Amino acid sequence: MGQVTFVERENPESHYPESRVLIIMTGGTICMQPSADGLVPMTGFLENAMAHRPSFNDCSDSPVKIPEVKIPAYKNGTKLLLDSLRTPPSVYSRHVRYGILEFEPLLDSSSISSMGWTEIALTIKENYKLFDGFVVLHGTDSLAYTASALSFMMSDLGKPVILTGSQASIFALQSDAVDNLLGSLIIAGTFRIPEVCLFFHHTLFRGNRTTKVSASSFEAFDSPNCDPLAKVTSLGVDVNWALIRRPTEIAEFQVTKYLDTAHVACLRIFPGIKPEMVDSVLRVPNLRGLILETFGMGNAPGGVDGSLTKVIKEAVDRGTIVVNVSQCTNGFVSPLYAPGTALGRAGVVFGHDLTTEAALTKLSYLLALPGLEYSEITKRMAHSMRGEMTEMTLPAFTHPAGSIDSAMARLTSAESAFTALGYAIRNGDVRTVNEILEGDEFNYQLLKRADYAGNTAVHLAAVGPRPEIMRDILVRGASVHARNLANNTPLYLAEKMGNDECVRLLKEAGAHLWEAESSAKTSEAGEGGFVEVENEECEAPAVGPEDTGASGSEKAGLAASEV
Ligand code: ASN
Repeated sequence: MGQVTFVERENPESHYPESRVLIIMTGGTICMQPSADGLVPMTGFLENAMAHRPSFNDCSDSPVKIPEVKIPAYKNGTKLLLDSLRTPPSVYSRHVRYGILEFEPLLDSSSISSMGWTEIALTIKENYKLFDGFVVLHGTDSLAYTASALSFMMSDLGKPVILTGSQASIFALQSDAVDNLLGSLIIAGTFRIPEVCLFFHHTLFRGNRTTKVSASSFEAFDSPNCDPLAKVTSLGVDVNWALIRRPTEIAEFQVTKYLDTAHVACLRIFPGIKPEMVDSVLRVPNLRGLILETFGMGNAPGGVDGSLTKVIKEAVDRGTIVVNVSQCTNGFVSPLYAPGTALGRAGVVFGHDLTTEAALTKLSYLLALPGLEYSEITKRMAHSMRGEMTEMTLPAFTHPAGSIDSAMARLTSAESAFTALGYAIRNGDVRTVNEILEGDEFNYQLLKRADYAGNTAVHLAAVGPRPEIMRDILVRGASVHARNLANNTPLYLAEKMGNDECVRLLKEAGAHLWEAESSAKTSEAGEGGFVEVENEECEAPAVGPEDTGASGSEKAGLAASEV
């Protein structure tokens, strides 16, 4: 964990301690000024943008705006003494003293590359013991990529690394720069949040969950699949400690210097994309990995025997790692629909709810690690390393009654519990499924719920790896008749997945195919995957279990909208 450094006070009137933060300025709009060629970054940020502002300099009203307080820092192995300033005391009764190291040259972030990421990471490494935290000033265009890359390059981080920038220059009359920078400095100097974070518009995000969502709004970033780590309010900073990652092993901070960005690519699927286009990308010489941005829950055109799937399978067979991420900002990919199943069968790795930024940088990181075999890379791609994807380990559920942890409080919401259930089913985690479903009426309600695609727990179990889970769910009263929004029953999905044991259990429990499913099945006889049934007239909504008088899994299904 980071240690707060107390230094001697220069201002005899101040009785507050100081923390020490290193600002690494890489460029971006925050330091830009107009030129004949458009906006360009300007050097001398400490002097030109911060020294005269009282919120950044508690000596701003003195004739010498930058007092002679130097702080040590390393640059490329050389020890320097940096000019420093400090903030007035914050609500946490602490000054933040800081100095700045500037990139040479400063960049528009659209030009950053893995060399820039290495430079930032190594600068943090060589200054790690001298500062309580680090603020990286960076353009917004590629900020989410840099935040993701740094999160993988730095392992066992114990101090905050906060990336920020702004949509308008700090020299503009109306700008978000001051708020973003001041918030970052105070958080980096006050809280021991051992993560690579992105701070923007009063909100602290986990860096590898972020994506730029607006080209012009001050609310430029979001992390759609992960709650913010902290929010700045009028009272101070409200940190969501339950979400903050904590060290799980005794290990020293380390930096991996290189990412293999030279041999990865990213391709966005679109309606009508030609297999030859995908093939030519996959045949770029020495390509080792491809991030495939697919539709919705991970679907690409072409169906089971489609030639698109074929070219992807050929690439996988040649040793290329293909990772499936969704074009949707929210939600996750899963081999639920036929096209997704086909990709799964072709050997595509499902990146759950990874952002493209995180997927690309994570794959580049793993490819650069010496001696990692293909299978190990694909395995690591599918699991969280730095909190970059949702993985429900759910410690709260292993102690259902006893925990007063605030994480538990959140997980008691039906929505979160259903998400947790879905993950456990998909991962074949029998024990967690049972723990979640154990007990009271609330947990039974989970079996009535469905995700945004209308899939109930039974649908998920039908395509999941463990038939025992299907049995457990059915004996707890789940309906075998629910249909998802594509009008598919669990039985249909189980048959198409070739989950024979689930098919048997479902049939035993009274499941049958929907009429449209039977005809779809007949027309695609011989194919290995399933198809979505679309544009079929829904039959009358089935009644809920309460109305049938039937018991257990024989109960009639719920209409998709109810579940
Ligand atoms: N083009 C700028 C950059 O990314 C955009 C910004 O910082 N707002 O460097």
